[in-house]
Amino acid sequence: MDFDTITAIATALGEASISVVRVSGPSAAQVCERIVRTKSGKSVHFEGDRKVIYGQVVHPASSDVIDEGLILWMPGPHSYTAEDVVELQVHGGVQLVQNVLEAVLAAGARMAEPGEFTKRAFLNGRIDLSQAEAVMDLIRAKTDFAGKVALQQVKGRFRDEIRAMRKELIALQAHVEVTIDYPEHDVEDVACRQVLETGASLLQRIDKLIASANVGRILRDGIATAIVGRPNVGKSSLLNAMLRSDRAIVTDIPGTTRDVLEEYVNVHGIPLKLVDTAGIRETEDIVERIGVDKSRQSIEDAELVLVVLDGSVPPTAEDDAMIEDTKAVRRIFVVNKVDKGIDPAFETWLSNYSAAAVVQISAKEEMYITELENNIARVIQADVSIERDSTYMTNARQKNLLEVARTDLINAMDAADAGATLDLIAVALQSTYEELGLVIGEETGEDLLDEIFSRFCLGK
Ligand SMILES: Nc1nc2c(ncn2[C@@H]2O[C@H](COP(=O)(O)OP(=O)(O)OP(=O)(O)O)[C@@H](O)[C@H]2O)c(=O)[nH]1
Ligand SMILES: [Mg+2]
Repeated sequence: MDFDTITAIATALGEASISVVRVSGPSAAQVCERIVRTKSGKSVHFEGDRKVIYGQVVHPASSDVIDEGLILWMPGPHSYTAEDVVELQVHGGVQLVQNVLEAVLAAGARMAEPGEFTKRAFLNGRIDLSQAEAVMDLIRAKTDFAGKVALQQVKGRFRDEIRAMRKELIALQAHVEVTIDYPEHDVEDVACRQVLETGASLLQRIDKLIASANVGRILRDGIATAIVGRPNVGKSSLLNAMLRSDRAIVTDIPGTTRDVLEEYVNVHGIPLKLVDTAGIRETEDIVERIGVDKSRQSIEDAELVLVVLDGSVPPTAEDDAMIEDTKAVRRIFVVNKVDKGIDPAFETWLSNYSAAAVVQISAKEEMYITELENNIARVIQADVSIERDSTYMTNARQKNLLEVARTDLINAMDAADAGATLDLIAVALQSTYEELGLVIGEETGEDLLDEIFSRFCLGK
């Protein structure tokens, strides 16, 4: 395929010791020869095997030295994109790396679209579509485990399973097609039985992959966990204790938190999206009231609610309201401020209500946070019965395609069961085969590709 030469900053923008500007395409060498010099200012030729040069980056028009650093030459096909690639590892200043990028553009490269490097790797046949998407999930992975799952996909586990299923489908279809050409009754029966038998086993495998999609989603997006309670019970203190950092403002003034604050924590390898909210109470303050509305909304959106209660004082009417507001959702009662002792009236009151777990902690002293995490893990374990070795689908597009494939397969089996014509069965099998191909990008139209790759970040 014919491509132009593209470039982008491949690292995150910000102060760092190095930043990488990536250049890929057939004229990567010529482009970079215009802007790279040796340390002593001599010109450089990018040819032959991979190499690393310590040199200068200059502007192609003015020849002004912009920076110096390591320049990596990686000729295709042994590079990320399978094309000729030059990576300029320069100092990490925000302006500096922009200047380097501008020099590369001035030397003749085009600014890459988001995900275009990975798209090329795909179009050049180095990785399949599920691997390409997994690269994106890897970039976004929020915990080690989620990262590992994405990495497995990069390595092609998911693709291997789909390919194996497609192979069986092709064999099955061939069997059916052959029978169409030699139509004898008993042979037709055998073919139909085969469709039912192989179909049933394939259906199971597809179902397993579909079921994994929910786990995949959790690994990618985290379990939405709302921290709610009346003002001043220690919600923000709990967020900070779980994050092990002073993320949220904590004061002894009720109504401190007004906006919704989201942060990710890793609980036993499962990402939680913790949402700290405004304390729920009746208030005249307009800003606080908006916060309270958002707080109520977050209860509705949550998959798990941590109801924070101040156990050191008798309960208030606002606590009663909290208990009522959360009774329909999965909740854990977090009894805070145990460092001050538990109030007997509070204890009696709480015993009237039920939750998935009740944990006593001190957010301020960071006591029993591990116990709370253990309980959270236990409560959500059911959602993510994680088999550490299975194949996970982390992607809604793949899930939808698998569902279509599933329907087609069931159509083929129903047709076989009802003794329909073999042509009808063959068509349904063919659709199943094609849908599965779409999952890993083996029969994918250009539009869909653009759509998928445009969701990548720049420089990948
Ligand atoms: N003794 C004690 N004090 C705590 C504990 N947790 C929080 N506090 C104190 O309670 C006060 C309120 O804490 P916050 O974390 O701001 O409470 P909040 O629920 O976020 O309050 P709003 O944002 O106003 O709704 C602060 O003075 C905290 O230091 C605890 O475990 N023990
Ligand atoms: Mg707060």
